[in-house]
Amino acid sequence: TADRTHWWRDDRFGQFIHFGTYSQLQGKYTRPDGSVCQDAEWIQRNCQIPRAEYEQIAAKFNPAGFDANAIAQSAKDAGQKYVVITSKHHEGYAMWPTKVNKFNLRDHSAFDKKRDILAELKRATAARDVKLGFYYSIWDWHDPDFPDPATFPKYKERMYAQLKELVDNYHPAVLWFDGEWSTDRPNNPWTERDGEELEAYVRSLDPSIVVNNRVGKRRVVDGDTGTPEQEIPDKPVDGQLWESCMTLNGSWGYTDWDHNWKSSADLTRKLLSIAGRSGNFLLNVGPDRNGRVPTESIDRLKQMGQWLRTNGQS
Ligand code: JFZ
Repeated sequence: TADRTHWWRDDRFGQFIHFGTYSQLQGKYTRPDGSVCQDAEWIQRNCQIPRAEYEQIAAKFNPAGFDANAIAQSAKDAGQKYVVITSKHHEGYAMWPTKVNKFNLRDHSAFDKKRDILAELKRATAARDVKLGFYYSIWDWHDPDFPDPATFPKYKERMYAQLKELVDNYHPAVLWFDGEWSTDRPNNPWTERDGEELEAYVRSLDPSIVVNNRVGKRRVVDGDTGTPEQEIPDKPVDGQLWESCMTLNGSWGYTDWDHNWKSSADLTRKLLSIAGRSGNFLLNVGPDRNGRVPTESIDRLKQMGQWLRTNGQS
């Protein structure tokens, strides 16, 4: 662990990015009866959007304004040393041209077929000496083999194949798992054993990848790093490195109604308090349907970077 997490322990501050088909809805789903349902990256589930309709929404997704250089530069300017982007959230939509299925940004979108935003982000971050990692949801709402115990092993094979694509094609520094806590079945399909196997699999692909504890059951032996969410532990955590993830407002995915922005002073205090407890801070932005990061987010990241530079921390 020591070698693998050396950079991570030094770097302290990263940028989280939630981006997917849900971004296309920008937080609002209008039901057939005209009523409006609001949510962010959980909109498909929480607003009960039928699968076929969600697929139609995905087919229109065209984030032509996604600007990897601008994102990587915003991380650099903020003093963030790594970026973790959702490669696949619970909705099951892959943000890279996976060969495992067609539900992805190349084969199921209105986006330029020549573009690959993960490859663009890899280049843009590497050019600025910023590391790139991927969020990957174990829970998959789109793959019909996930919720069925009889077919779950087939789902796992596809998940393993996707992870191999991600590692071979983009060499991520971090794999940030989530959704091991699926509530799709009364008996959560994800077992301790599944977690141990998956972690060993990732190690076999590339032993240098930093893995979070949601790979398994969040025991201190699962992965390299703990994941308190939207909170700062009140005392230093023993036993496992940890990283608090938080949003700049109240949502992970983009919405056009959440204006509950945290102030840059508050965010900077959070960063210092986390660093003072030897934790990392993974601070989230949600690009809109066009792929643009809201100016409110950019401004706050800039102000944090200014504070860090003025005070000699970066
Ligand atoms: C998960 C996702 O469901 C969510 O959409 C987002 O990606 C976030 C970073 O992770 O949400 C969670 C996961 C764990 C807890 C709460 C929300 N938890 O442990 O309280």
